Amino acid sequence: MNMINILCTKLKMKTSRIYAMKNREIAAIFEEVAIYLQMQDEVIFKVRAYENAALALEGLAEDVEDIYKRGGIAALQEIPSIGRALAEKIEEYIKTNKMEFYDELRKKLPIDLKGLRNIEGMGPRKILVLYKKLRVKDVDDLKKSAEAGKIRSLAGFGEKSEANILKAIAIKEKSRGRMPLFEADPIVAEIVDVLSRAGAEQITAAGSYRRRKETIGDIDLLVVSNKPGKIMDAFTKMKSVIAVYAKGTTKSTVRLMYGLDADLRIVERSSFGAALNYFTGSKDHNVALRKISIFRGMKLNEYGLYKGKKQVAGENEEGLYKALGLRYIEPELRENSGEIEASKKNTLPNLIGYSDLAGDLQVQTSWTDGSSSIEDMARAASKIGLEYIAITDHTKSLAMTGGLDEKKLAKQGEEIDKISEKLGNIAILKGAEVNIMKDGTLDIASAALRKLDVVGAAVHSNFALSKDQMTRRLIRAIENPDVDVLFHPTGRIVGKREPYDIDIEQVVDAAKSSGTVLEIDSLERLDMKDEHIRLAVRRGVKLCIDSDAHSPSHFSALRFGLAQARRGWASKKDVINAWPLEKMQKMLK
Ligand code: DGT
Ligand code: CA
Ligand code: CA
Ligand code: ZN
Repeated sequence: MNMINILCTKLKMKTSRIYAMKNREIAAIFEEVAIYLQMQDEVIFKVRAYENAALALEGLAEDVEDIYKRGGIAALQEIPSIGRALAEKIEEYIKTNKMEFYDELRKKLPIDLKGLRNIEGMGPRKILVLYKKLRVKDVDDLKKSAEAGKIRSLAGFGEKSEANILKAIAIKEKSRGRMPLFEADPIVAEIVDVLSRAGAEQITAAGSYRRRKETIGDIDLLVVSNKPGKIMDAFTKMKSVIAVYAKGTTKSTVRLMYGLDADLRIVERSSFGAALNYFTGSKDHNVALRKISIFRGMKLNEYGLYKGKKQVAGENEEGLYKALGLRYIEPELRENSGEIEASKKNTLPNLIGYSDLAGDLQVQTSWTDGSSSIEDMARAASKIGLEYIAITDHTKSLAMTGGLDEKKLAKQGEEIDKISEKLGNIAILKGAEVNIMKDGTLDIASAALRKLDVVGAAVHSNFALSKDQMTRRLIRAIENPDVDVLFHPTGRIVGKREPYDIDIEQVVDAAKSSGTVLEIDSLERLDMKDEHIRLAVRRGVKLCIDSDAHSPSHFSALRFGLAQARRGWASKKDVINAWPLEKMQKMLK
């Protein structure tokens, strides 16, 4: 079984369906429409309608085109969040590959919305001002204007925000050419599908993808097949290929329309383990293994482990590590950062498994900025095998999400009780994602928080504090007796936002001494990241791995949080939502 299948069947999750290209295209258009509407100061519920429709389409397991063919406009309207008007727009797009309404909006404001939105801090209002005053159409224009010092004098900006824009562009440029793992996942699934249809006997994605690194430079695939010609044809002729750099009988390289390359190698079955090991890397891990083989009088390469001319291992990885006198090392640990020594000494962690989560402690609903009801979220969680979730909508100072106040929290609690009773097969905990104010206090009264089962606290504003101020702010929240979990502790977003400037050691120590759990947020943030997780594990801090789901399909992101946890050497004993409900609840304050 290949890596993707292993990952996906374990938590009973499907990879998102890349085959449903139309779903993605239309979702992307709806997302942009929502932004255009915000720029026009359109009423919030209309903006939300498009946002929710985009979320719903992304999470759809069936192709909208198939749905339409099956039942026309009426069937489209059965999709959650899709009413008559939106169904008609979808129909128009399916029929004509265009959406007039969207094209009109684009004509009025011909800008690279997607590119600009990808720059941290660029909201609809700012993009609009920059276009009107400085004719900023894309990231290039933005950079030039900022460098020329033209932005600081605009209303709503300043020297600081001009500097922040340049910083955000620099982060983007640094990660250029690398793709977040969660984006690569469906692409790899698509390629694996093509190759298995072409008759490949064994397919595995290696490289940084298999090590589950948060971003990948390119995709490396290994295949065993006795029909190399057919495999290579299928590979180079995939719909998503825009250039073929090399095509041979054992190795081909292509450029994909998604902006990254894929390498395919066909190897002998007898060498599969050695090849897999070599092409999984990391390079530093490989170098260290080769040293060990030399020390033991053997030779290791991508074909096998040899004593003289005799292959002593290489058909599978397990045999290879064993022949080198090592315990098997999971791919996520292969960064030459102590895993080889730990393997020798038999002190490797017993990593948390991809099917080890029992619950999810951060879930948003349509009470704030999620797309779906409490009931729909609970059903979706139960479907992927979770036994409990906490509903953690935003709180009042996060006005743009419609954050809940004390009264609404209490009302939501009653609703949760009703739904819990109705469903019966999943425990629904009452929680909140309480906003941490600039000084580290919370925006909800303690009395209201004490009525909740799980209190998560998180920073959503005032990111640019000094290191000392930000560290004290977080520690104050961590030490608050009402706070159980610090959500997305460092504020980073993969490829978009660096962690806040904080003293991470102090934060981890405060979590340890106050018994506060630190979260690994699985959705696009992947916050904390691997090295911070490893620090927390080393200090004995408890963790939880949450989806931060805003729609039912987002639960599938948990596998990325799990991957990050594994890269941070975390075991089941470190992760409280890998535990049964009662045991987990004892860890909360
Ligand atoms: P990426 O693609 O930048 O995210 O990172 P990787 O690790 O996938 O690197 P890539 O695609 O260049 O190569 C795949 C694996 O092949 C790499 O992890 C280790 C192995 N490899 C590539 N070049 C060398 C090399 O020069 N020496 C050794 N020992 N291994 C190599
Ligand atoms: Ca690679
Ligand atoms: Ca490569
Ligand atoms: Zn939210």
